[in-house]
Amino acid sequence: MKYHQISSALFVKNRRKFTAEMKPNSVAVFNSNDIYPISADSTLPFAQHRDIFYLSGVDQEESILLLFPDAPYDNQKEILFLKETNDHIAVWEGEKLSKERAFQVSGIRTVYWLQDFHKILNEMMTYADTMYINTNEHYRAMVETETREARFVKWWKERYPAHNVAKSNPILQRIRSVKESEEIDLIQKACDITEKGFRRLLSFVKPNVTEYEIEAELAHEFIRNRSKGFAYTPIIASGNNANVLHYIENNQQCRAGDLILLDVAAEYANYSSDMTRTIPVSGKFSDRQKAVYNAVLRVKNEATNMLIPGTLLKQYHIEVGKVMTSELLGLGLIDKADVQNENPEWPAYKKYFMHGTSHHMGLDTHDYGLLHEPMKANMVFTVEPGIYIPAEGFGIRLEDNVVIQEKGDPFNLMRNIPIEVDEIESLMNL
Ligand SMILES: [Mn+2]
Repeated sequence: MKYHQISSALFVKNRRKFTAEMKPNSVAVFNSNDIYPISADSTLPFAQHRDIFYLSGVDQEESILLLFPDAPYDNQKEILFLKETNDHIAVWEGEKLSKERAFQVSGIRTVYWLQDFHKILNEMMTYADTMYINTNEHYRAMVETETREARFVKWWKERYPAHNVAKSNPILQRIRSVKESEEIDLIQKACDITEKGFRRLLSFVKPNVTEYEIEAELAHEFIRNRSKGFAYTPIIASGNNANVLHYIENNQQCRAGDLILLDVAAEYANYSSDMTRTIPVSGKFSDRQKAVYNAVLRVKNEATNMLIPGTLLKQYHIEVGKVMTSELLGLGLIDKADVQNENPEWPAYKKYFMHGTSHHMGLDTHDYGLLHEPMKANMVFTVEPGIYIPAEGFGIRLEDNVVIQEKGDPFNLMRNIPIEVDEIESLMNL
């Protein structure tokens, strides 16, 4: 792991929040992700399942966490199962968690090797009435492969058909959406690494630079600051590429006079950041580009102020739509008749701003959170309005990450990342 060790106190708190929501006499189990094969003996780099990480800090494959708060013996209330290691195995396979290291990371005292899992699970199941299975109910999830977690759930339900089944996911969606201060510090760290990458670019970008050279600069800066790299597939979109919302080819040359939309951010310790900036290839915005840019910036600032406890995401999006509508009228992109005749299901502003303004952010870039429940303090949201104008050859999006406060405006974790036109232009022309 490149990141500095996280205090186990965070994972102790997270487990306490989860077990407080469990029904009496129930067992919950969480699995690591698989290491995905490519072909022959090649694999993708390991990426931990965020739920077992959130509850234990264990960042290693073939790990299992079992929680049983009403277990008859204290040393059975929380148990980790890990891939066996010792000095000899370490020489061949690299360093893995020992039982002592696993305790330091997670705060869990009872640690077994994986080969004991079935025997111990079987004992727990004779005491328990209910099994908490961890299914993926994220609103954007589209999973084609069977995860290790899903494979386990299938086996577990079949092996113990007389037990009641309950869902872990709604509990996790609720508790993971409200961040502990340690988590906000980790997200801040990811944002700070993103800032370093972005500042590096401002002096690097010149006419004829390619999108992939920009990607390489960012990757270099992220990794040298203890990030694994990008928190999500980076979008580096010059000119009209910005109007393809999920453009990830990043293989074109940036032409003088064009804008580059950069939706690029670092991860740190499995926590995301999620930034978008739009900069001029030549270091100076045209008057038209600047007018649209400042309209997007005003929408972003007004939207940010609506992120307060009690706000409902659905209502928020309607209100942001009204602000965007007035900016598009000001820019002459839509007219009064367009607004009067608009379809309420697809308002006129959607022609130029067709995506949502905010999503939860945390261990996942599109993080957990129950979208029909009101916003609460210490939730982290993105704010990312955009205006996309294919007919004029550019698209602009600006995105920061903010923490909802008990009182007052949200706290901007990207407050130090340049966003005003003057600051961007002067940093690009040093
Ligand atoms: Mn985003």
